[in-house]
Amino acid sequence: MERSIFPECSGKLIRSIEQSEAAIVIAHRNPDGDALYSSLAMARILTQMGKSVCLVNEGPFLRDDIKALEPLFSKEVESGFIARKPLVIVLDCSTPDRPGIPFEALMDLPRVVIDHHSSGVPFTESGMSYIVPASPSTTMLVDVVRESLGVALDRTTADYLYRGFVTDTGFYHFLSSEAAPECLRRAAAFTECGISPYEIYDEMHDGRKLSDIKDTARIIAEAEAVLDGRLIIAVQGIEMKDGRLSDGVYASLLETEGVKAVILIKDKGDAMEIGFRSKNRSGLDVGAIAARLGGGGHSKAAGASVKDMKIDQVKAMLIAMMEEAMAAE
Ligand SMILES: [Mn+2]
Repeated sequence: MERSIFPECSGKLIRSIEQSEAAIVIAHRNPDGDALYSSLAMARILTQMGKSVCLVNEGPFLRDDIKALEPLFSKEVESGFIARKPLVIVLDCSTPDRPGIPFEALMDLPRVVIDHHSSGVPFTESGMSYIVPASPSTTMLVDVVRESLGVALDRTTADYLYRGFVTDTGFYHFLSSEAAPECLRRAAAFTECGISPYEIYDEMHDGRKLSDIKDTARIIAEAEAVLDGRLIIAVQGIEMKDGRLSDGVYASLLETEGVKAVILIKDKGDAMEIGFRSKNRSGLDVGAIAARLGGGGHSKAAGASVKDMKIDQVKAMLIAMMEEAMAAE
């Protein structure tokens, strides 16, 4: 058989899910589509297996494409549910701080970690994680786990799994040649359940506010090219709310001639959030750069957050780090 990008899940992980009577499903705070849709898909699979499920996410549900999902998630787990000694399934998180405050009450429970980030630290016992950095989304890993559990794919699960996949691949844009054949075969199975890629694209992109689109344009208009145009730095001011502005900023600026990476700094008042994107051909691993700042992510898309620094200091630090990384490339 051809080698798969998806290794087999450990029998221990599968048995721990099969033997659990109740489960808590949690993904990272400040969630994106992959975090929430992998949670929803996992919860549905567990419910189909007859388990009680508590679906948790700290939020905030800021982005336009996920706002409507907020009522489906609890902000914390009731002590009565914790008393049932549920299995905790942590999705799309590379470090134990990513799930945020609700996770702190769950640290004594057994847990399974399913994730696709390239940097991180193991935070469960051996055999209880399924971590595949080659996977373009966590939902693809949930699909593998579903198969191992022998649960049939239905239209709703397929819809969730597809949405996480297209969120993290930018509708196939970031899909590597290595991952494409298997993932597109899985995506084909999702469409065979009756989902419509065209409708899902429109649903996930329509309905933006004109003011947000204008804010995106302002961020782009004020972006600066440095390091001979190889790096572009953009700033989202504190007055702009986060209505999925960053996708448009990255998409436009990464098309600039000669650019290797784009950094978007979001001024959050008490902290500066830094987003990194690099061109596929650049060879730059921005996940490693973000990890040096205490953040993480993937080689082409990553994020970090810094405190007690002014915007000009953050810019100077990032330019120095990127210059070093580009020299080593
Ligand atoms: Mn993800």
